Amino acid sequence: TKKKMGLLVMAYGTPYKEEDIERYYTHIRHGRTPSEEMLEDLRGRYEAIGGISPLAKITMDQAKSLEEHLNSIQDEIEFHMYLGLKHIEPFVEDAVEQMHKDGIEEAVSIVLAPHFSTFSVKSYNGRAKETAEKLGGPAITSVESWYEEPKFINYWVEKVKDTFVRMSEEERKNAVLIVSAHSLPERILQYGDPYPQQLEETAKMIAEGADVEHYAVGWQSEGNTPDPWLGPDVQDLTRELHEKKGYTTFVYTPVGFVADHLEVLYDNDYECKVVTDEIGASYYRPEMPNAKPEFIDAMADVILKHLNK
Ligand code: FEC
Repeated sequence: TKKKMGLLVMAYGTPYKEEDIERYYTHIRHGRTPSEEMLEDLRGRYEAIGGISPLAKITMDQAKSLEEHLNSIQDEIEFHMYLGLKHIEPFVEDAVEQMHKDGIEEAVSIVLAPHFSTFSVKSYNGRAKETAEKLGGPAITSVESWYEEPKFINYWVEKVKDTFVRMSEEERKNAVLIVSAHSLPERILQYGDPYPQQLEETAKMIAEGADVEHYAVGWQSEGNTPDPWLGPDVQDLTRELHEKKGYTTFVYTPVGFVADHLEVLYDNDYECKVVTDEIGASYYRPEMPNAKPEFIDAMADVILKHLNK
């Protein structure tokens, strides 16, 4: 008989409807209510991408597809998927509680973000394990980062190659690849956080794999707080590379994310495009992984390798 195992898929979460924006933003700010001005600004950004984010549906598709795919490629373990979100229900804690109620004794967890940071992955896994400990189960083993998974790198290599093929000769000659992730407060560096190093490695593997000559690492979507954030910001980086190196084609791969959502549809497709338009450069942004089969297959490999299967 197959062994039964919980598959705890964790992700950021997004407002389901416009009325959710305020409580969602308050949760992101650790319970501090945002000012009316900050709230209006965020509402405006959601409006600009069509009212709300497509992220809720994409996250669910990714999680369900992962469960299905895992159950179809091996017959030792029967995976039961539970979705746990960071900033809106079903919260990470809700998912763990449900596993406990369902009698799940062992679970594997993965966060839908490839790089480890004390601010991101560590906090998701910490919340999951704390809840499990309080309840007395399940025992959870966690994937900490998975940016090195060859099938994941290959996803981006293929997308970047396709993008360069689509360019005119002139565009290709003056092109630069911008590889980015969500910025975090610079103070993560004091604790030796591996996040920036992991993004550097990801960029190098993609650029080498796709045979791209010029690439740069950048940060995006930094928060609205007084702390210094990791830089350079992708918008500033675009201007600087144009001025100093004369690039006129920019290819954005926000590899710290895995779905179409506000931080990509607005921060790249609108904000970076404002800059490329201003300097008269071409803008390219290869498709995000979403629930594409080759990406789901990469995630499944990550899980099975983690379990030594
Ligand atoms: O609804 C959507 O489509 C967008 C969802 C969304 C994703 C996402 C990913 C990450 N964040 C990370 C860190 C921070 C830190 C702050 C912060 C703030 C926001 C705000 C919104 C938001 N984040 Fe987010 N993030 C998404 C949405 N994020 C909305 C609040 C308004 C704003 O600042 O734009 C700053 C908190 C503070 O104010 O103190 C820090 C990280 C990721 C990628 C890893 C992951 O997915 O977990 C890191 C998706």
